[in-house]
Amino acid sequence: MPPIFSPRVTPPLVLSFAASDPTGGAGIQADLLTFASMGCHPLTVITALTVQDTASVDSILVIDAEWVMDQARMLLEDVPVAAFKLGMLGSPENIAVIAEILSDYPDIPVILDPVLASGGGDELASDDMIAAMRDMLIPQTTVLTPNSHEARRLALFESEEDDLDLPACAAHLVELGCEYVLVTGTHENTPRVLNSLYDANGHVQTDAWDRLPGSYHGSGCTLASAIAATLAYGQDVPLAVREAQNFTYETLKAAFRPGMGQYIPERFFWAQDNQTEGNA
Ligand code: PXL
Repeated sequence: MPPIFSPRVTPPLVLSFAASDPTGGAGIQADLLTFASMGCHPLTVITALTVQDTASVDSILVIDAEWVMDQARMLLEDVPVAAFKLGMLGSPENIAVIAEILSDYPDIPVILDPVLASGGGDELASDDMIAAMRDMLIPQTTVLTPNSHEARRLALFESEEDDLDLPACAAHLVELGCEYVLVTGTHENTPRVLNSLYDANGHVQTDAWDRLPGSYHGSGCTLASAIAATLAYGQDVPLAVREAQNFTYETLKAAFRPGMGQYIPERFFWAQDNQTEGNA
């Protein structure tokens, strides 16, 4: 009997460690949609469940670190992963087991979105988690993607200084051991949004984007996942970062508002009839 479906080439597999957002705007759902829209197959390790709507986060159930480890180990024994993407991780214990797993795969790129707060402003990471990220994850990271608030908080954590400019914060984060830092500038008071990439030699590139009027739920998750997907296809980091910003900008232009809170990025903007209109 011939097979009903012809065998297909396996797309790049991208593994996301992240938390569930029932709105589908942020979290693991954002990652899944982004990977799929960019031609990658999503693999997922759930680190926490959240109760939330498009306006705010109500509660968080952290998944036990042993379960996080088992989800990842069983999967990684079976399938080859082209990139790791890390979002909201839930606890310092989860960070420790994820760091241990990553250390067994030193050649696979790691994109770390250091989720410290939700788009609506709810805290999503404790000081213990910030310390654990700095100590255990940043040294294994290929591209760290903080927004400007997160860049300052991560760089100035337990430091005597309280006022470094963003290039100095980025330099400090690179000193902690990541290869590249992409600091996003949505929260800065500039006419256009300036996203700047840094490495050990300093500034690499800045991309400028028109400010869009909406407030978005999951834009950071989309950007970090798009970088992971582009790296999974073998692109080098500066080009991957630029292409991922392009993709994210299109998702924001086509964003929709399903409830009473923030807009949700449309990761399948290219499949929409009204894709040029946008409704943000
Ligand atoms: O946007 C950051 C983020 C990541 N992961 C989860 C979230 C949020 C923001 O709300 O809920 C699960």
